[in-house]
Amino acid sequence: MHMNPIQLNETDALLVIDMQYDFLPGGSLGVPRGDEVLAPINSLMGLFAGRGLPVYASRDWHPEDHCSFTARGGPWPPHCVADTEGAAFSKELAFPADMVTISKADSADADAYSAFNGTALADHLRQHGVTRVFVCGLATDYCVLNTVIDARENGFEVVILPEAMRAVDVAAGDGERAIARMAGLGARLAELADFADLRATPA
Ligand code: VGL
Ligand code: ZN
Repeated sequence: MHMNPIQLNETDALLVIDMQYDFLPGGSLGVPRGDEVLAPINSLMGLFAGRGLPVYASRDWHPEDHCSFTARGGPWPPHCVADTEGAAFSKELAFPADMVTISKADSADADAYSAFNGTALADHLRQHGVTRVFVCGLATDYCVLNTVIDARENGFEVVILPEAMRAVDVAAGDGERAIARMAGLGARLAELADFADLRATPA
């Protein structure tokens, strides 16, 4: 099964994408089964923080008249309006104290699915010597996909954790197609069981 264990090193960082109430079941743009990623993301954050590796959490942070909302002809119901409960990170996540928040899509007339789009994320990663990013969160077929596309364009190695992401699936199969596309861009697929730190020591 897991022939290639993942050994974390000091040039790795974890990117947790948009784990906000509006994207969780019951939210205004709830991702089906999005709550299933809370536990695996907590495990991942524990692994990274335990080794002193940086954890970044992006958040969709829209003004109330954002262009992606249906009232302005956009595709989505209102969601993640800055400073509302729906835009808050899930309190079920145990973020490390030094987690770095990346707010995106915070101007009314432009949308940004990628955590790199219009943010200081790439500069921050480079300043901290990061060369490989591990990506998880919501939603596989929008913000995770576009973050991975930009990570690759910016020259970062990418590992994606499908068990720690879920898709909107506006069309059936969107999530699976997004994973195939990320793999095609050179992202490595991994699961928690692949992390050397979590594997039982052989007897
Ligand atoms: C997202 C739809 C609209 C996402 C953000 O975080 O994947 N999806 N805005
Ligand atoms: Zn949005």
